Amino acid sequence: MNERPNGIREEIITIERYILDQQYTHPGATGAFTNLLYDIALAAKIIARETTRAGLVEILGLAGKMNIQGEAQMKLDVFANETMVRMNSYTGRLALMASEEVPGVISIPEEYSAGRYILVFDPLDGSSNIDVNVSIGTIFGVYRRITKEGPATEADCLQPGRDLVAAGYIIYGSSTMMIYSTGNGVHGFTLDPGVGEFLLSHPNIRIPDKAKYFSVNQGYEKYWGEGVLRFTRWLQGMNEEDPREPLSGRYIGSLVADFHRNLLAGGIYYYPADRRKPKGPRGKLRLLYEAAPLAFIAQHAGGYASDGQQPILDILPESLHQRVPLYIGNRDLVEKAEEFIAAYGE
Ligand code: P6P
Repeated sequence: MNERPNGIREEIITIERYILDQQYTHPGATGAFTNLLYDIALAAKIIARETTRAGLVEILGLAGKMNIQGEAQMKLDVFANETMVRMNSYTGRLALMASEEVPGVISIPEEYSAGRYILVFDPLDGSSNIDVNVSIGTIFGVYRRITKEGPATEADCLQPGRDLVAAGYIIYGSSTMMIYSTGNGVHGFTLDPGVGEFLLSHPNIRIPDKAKYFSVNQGYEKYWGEGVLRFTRWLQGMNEEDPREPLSGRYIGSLVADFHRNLLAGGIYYYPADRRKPKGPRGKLRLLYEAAPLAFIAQHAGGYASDGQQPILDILPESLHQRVPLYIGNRDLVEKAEEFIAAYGE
């Protein structure tokens, strides 16, 4: 985009305009998919508005009481979930939804027509960080329904990430950004609160070849397998047989924030196999609406994501809330993690 002498960009491209332009590059694309992405962007704007007020809720005495609209003040993650569900239920674009906040699938109310897409989402990941004003995010993935007739079922949600038709996230931080991919590059939009529009700010994001950061909670090293420990020491330049420049450690404790920084600056985020509870699930993060959508984004930005043994995108979910270990970011670093885990265990 060229800039006029006064610094005003000749073309200010809204997310709506960009999505529409992308639709034209998909022959036979229906407006339903385009409109679904609009719906998600609108829900994101509504959630963004509430996240900026979150710190005030206690001060204004809104928490747990009635707010000025006479509505019971919701916790922000409940509000985010309600917003995603409400803004996508009546549009006629979806056949079914699944949310981190809801145990089972979310059907489309009978009074509304159902569409052909499935929306899976974590409405507000990292919500424990709200009270300390750390960036949080919404993660989403879109599939086509695979059942042929009748109401869509849980089977329509349990698809591998490789079958996603779109995925993305919104990060509510110093600015609100929406990043998405439909498999044709990864594109970033920054919310201009003045006009209430997401404006194109990061077209065709590619993860830099040279990584800068590694992101992991080293407080839990005692629970790691030998392979994870050796991989981490290698990242820190402490492996004498295979010396390297140490990476800088950055761990925010909010997956979307850590992933976003590594996507733009280069790096790896990992949440290793959780061995604290021998009979517990293998990982902490959720496959369907955290790991797989971000793996789709990483893949289309030139990166890669693994559970330490196989590509995240190849894993067929067995249940809505299945947990997995996650290694995501620069491909060479994720593949190195797989090598250490194969040689020394997770
Ligand atoms: P820990 C937040 O609860 C989350 O799901 C991710 O956003 C974050 O990266 C991770 O868990 C933090 O977990 O165990 O390091 O506090």
